[in-house]
Amino acid sequence: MHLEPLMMADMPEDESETGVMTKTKPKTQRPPRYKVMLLNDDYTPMEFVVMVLERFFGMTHAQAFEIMLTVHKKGLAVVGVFSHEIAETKVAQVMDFARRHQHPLQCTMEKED
Ligand code: TYC
Repeated sequence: MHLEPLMMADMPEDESETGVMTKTKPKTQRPPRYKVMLLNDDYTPMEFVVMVLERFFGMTHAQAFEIMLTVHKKGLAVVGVFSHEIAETKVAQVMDFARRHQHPLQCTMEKED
């Protein structure tokens, strides 16, 4: 069986000059994700927060109660991670719902690391 010698011209362009392997791995780009967080306050009723988590974040009553208690005890909790557009919509829905019911509940978003 005949094998051709490996020529510099056969190398990928970025190592043809020096023969040093410098081939770069193309990084696959994933869209950034955003954490949506609920903040604690002294006035919003616990039942209202539970309702928000059920209504806008698709949680069961038990899940919602657990997350609400985490926010109450720790000051805040991530309640979901979404695309930028979905996260913005969730924040707007929660803030609007809280405002309409005259509760000071705060919901924010932050880019994931
Ligand atoms: N701390 C509130 C209370 O004692 C309950 C509460 C929980 C408020 C979570 C906001 O995001 C919140 N009534």
